[in-house]
Amino acid sequence: MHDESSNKSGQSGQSVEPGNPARRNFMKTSALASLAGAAGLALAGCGRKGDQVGTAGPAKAAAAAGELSDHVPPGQLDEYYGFWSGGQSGEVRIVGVPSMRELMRIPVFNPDFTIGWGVTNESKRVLGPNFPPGGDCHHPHMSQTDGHYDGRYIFINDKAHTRVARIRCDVMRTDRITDVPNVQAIHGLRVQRAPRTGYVFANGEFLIPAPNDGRDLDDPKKYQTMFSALDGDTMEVAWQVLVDGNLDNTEADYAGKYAISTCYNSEGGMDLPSTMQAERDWVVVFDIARIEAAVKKGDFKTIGSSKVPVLDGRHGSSFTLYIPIPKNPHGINASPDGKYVVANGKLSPTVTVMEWSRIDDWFAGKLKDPRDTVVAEPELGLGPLHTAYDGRGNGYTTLFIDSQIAKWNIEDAIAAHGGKKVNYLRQKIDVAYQPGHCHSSMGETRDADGKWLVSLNKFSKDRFLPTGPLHPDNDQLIDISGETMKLVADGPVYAEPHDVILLHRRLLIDKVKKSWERDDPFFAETVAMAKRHDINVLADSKVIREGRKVFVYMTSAAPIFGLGSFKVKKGDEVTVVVTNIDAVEDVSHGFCITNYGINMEISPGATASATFTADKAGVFWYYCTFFCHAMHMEMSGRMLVEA
Ligand code: RUQ
Ligand code: CUA
Ligand code: CA
Repeated sequence: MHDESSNKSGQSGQSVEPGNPARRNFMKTSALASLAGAAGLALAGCGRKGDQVGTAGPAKAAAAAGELSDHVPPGQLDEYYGFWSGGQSGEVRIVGVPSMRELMRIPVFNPDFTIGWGVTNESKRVLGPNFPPGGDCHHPHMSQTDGHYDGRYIFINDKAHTRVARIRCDVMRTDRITDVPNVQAIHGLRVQRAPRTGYVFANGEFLIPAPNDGRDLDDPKKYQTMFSALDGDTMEVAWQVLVDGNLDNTEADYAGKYAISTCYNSEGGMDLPSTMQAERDWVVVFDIARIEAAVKKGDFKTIGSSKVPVLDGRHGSSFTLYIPIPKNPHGINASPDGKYVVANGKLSPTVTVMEWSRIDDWFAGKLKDPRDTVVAEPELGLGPLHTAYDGRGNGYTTLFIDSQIAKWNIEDAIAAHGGKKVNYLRQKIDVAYQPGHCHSSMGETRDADGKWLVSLNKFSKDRFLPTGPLHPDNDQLIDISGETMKLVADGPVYAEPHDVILLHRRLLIDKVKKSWERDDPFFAETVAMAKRHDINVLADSKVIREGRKVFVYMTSAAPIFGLGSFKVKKGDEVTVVVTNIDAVEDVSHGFCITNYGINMEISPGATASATFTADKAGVFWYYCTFFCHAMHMEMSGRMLVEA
């Protein structure tokens, strides 16, 4: 392992002041218009003439002693792994923090030719037979044990196709994707923290008829949605709970007893104005033990062809608690001390702080009014969306409309709620522009270390060289280690990350494999097929024909494939299986067949396969796509397809 780098000397410390105040006010107005205005109102006036970019220039200043720097010198390693949702790209990105260097991409819902995701048989087993062209992922979260990251899996939602995926952290590869039945658009996703993950909680955002088969189209009163719990080990949907209203973001407690979701559409509205009618919507709390007991008792129904137990958790149910809060709330975030959970008000300038022990009391019948679980409702600014924590009792809340992050103290907010004259607001920092999530290092675990905060800004405007009408998002790195927040770096990203997690490298650095184990389940089925053909994939390069099916086995060792050519007939179904027998770290090979739409990555120790129909006669060269050797260009061969 590399030494800890001394980061003190590096340059950093971008000015906190992002530019002239007139522009800031302008951004605020246009964002307000987009939030509160009619749905059709575009951010028309938002653009700025390109001749005024001077104010956005990074005013670099040397970091003072004791401040954190984003500078990671050549050869040094980042202290944190960041897992960035890839948004509409459907992928997850691994980013080093604080350098903000992108280290790797993990294709999840998106076909990716680089590694053959969506091309290889191994990836198609994960993606399913008729996999859609991509996904919209928002919320990556790592499995936990007793409130600590445990390095096993990262789970992520696909809002576009109502799915949940799991990524194995030992090889950084997606290994399971589950379609969630009976709901539409999985948005909020979070994991059970204790005793372990356990459940993966997933919100169905939109309201639909049940079953959604063409009935009740014009009867929105019958539309509904559900809260889903997947089993993180099997990736089966364990149970679903029917709720009133819709579901946006979700969160879990630190004791393993509850999950909790925000609802912005308690109105059951079918258009923008009707979802904004009520002064209060709510959060809904799910009592996991009571739900499990009801499932055991058979207290559920199933819908259509799905076998998933569906429980009725609407108002009046014994295992849900609806807590009214203002207005169209969005994010919900549990504090790492295990005591509180904070819902972010979006259309209200407030966040609502609820205490888990009071939620205990409510379920125990000791409290009558659900609002008695609320211990504070501090006013922070316009458009609060998400809150992160430093482990020192402070919350950091993104203010979308104000383009700011507010730092505030939880206990002081509770004291103020109780009538004491205290100022809970610690600082506001400008971010550029319109932040959605912010996330702190280790901040969603008991190990919150209060060093870094990343603000994921939806707009970058004039912060970067223009790239056409589509602008990148702007991820900003903020030092929260001291009393005051300090903006350290800007970084453009491709749309649209939504959310990240930041975990210390000690959790993964020794767990991540540098080559594949030969018995890895990811390609076990392919190796078993080879065995049935009496092939030892580590040694044999051979063509086997079974009627119109041809199996081509070959090894790859820099710089040659085990077969210099193979012959098939036009119309054959061809399966090529390549095994990388270079046991050398970082010597990955690729296998691409020219003009045949085939490419796959074969890293050290791996076996990869692809099946296709040889529908064009002729000579088609195959070649290695990863530069593996001085003679990499020569690492090729011919597929001969007889007419
Ligand atoms: S949630 S910011 Cu806030 Cu999916 Cu996107
Ligand atoms: Cu193998 Cu390039
Ligand atoms: Ca509402």
